[in-house]
Amino acid sequence: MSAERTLILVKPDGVSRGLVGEVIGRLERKGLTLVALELRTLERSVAETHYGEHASKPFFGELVDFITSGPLVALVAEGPRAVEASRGLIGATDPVKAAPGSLRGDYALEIGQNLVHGSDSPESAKREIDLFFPGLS
Ligand code: DAT
Ligand code: MG
Repeated sequence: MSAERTLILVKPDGVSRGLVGEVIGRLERKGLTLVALELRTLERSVAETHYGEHASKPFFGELVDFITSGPLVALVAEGPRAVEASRGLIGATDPVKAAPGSLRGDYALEIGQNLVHGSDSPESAKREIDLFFPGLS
């Protein structure tokens, strides 16, 4: 089995609501392994780089405001098809449409505060891991 790595963020809403353990527990129970973990509050420049693909979207300012609004937990998880596996655990971007049983489906209601980020492809994972944990991708 070849291992793949992905970047997961428990966003500020997840930290303030006390859901860090729930998110990490689900990743671990799925069989993914934690290889890095950090509580940090993002600089705007880091947030703008992380979400750079959305820079032209109308919600970009709110997105950066939210993701920098308080501490988040950044982690790297590893395992076979870690990107796809963790996107499945996280659920659809809109929490109202996210399947019950997924993290967003179970714990979120608003698209702007949807609890968790997970890289959407191995290429995104490399870029995002290099931003948060240089040398670990
Ligand atoms: P995902 O986080 O599922 O990868 P995305 O990359 O399309 O989704 O968007 C990044 C984040 O931006 C998303 O988690 C929440 C926010 N967002 C996306 N679409 C939005 C919208 N229509 N209104 C407000 N925020 C939005
Ligand atoms: Mg995305």
